Amino acid sequence: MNLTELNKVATAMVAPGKGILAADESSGTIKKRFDAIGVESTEANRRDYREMLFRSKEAMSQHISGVILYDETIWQDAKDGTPLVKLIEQSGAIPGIKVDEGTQALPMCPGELVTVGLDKLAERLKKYYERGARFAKWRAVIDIAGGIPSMTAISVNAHALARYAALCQAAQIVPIVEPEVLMDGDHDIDRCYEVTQRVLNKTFQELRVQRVALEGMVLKPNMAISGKKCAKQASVEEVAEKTIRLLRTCVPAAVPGIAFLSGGQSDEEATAHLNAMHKLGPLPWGLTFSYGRALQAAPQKAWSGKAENVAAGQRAFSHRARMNGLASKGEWQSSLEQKAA
Ligand code: 5MM
Repeated sequence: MNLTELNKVATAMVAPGKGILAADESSGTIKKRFDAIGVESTEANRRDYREMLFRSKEAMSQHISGVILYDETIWQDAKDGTPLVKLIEQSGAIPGIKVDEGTQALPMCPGELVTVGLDKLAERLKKYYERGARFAKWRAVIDIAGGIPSMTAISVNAHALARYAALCQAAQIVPIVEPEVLMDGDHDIDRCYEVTQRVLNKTFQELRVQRVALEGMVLKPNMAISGKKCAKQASVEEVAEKTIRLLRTCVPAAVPGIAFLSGGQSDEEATAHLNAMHKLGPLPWGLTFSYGRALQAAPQKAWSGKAENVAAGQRAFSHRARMNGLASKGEWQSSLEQKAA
């Protein structure tokens, strides 16, 4: 393992002004997204949609540091025969790959999940590296509800994240470690804070036990935020203040960067939260976005599966990428959204 090289890639992934596009929706998830815009989820439509994103020159060259791909996409070619991975590389962004194989019910723990995909992972990583992937992603899912999460679910998921991360580094691939505490429930921000703290502490304990080099990884956490169904929604300032306090407590300064998931926040909320966090600096790590929905909802709607809407889809994507790029430097203002509208 060449740690200097891993650190270089991890640092580039969280460069100020840039962040990561999470375009790694598995077949079931992209079908849901396409259903919402009335587009059939065929292989050609998935290719056309992602090709539209990766050919968005302004977004890709100025605001996107890396793209997380799904297995199907990493092997796909654009309409003119250029591998989609090459389009990403040509734009100056780094290709990455989701390597977990989804979740399964965790035995003896009703309502809880464990992420799977460790079998044969070493062999798969080798092939992904040859295809151009320089980072990978594995997402663990922790739900908050009555009596959960259990320490069992937190432990097994942290263990799997660390096993994955060590295998990635041995294959010269930077692991994005994503322990997601869902914001689906009616819990308040303090309950989210407390659960996320337990999850992050356990995750870093496992990373250390399994000898993962913190300098060669990126953390992808949720923010400390109120559950979607909570009657009392925390303000932007409270989310920013509690998230930074939480991360300062749990994430060692050796980690080059933190890139948030959006988790179901609206586009503008996700941008405003990241921006507000940068007002609380200086911070010991790079801090940026790795959004899926909060970057793609607008371009999906603008595109709606029609070739004549490609330019509109690219404009919508470039706008969100630019807003989040500014937020990653604390330079975003809500008036910039109104101007664009
Ligand atoms: C893009 O969605 C990713 C893939 O999810 P599935 O495996 O369920 O299809 C997801 O892991 C995503 O990378 C992160 O959750 C961040 O996305 P959001 O939409 O929360 O920003």
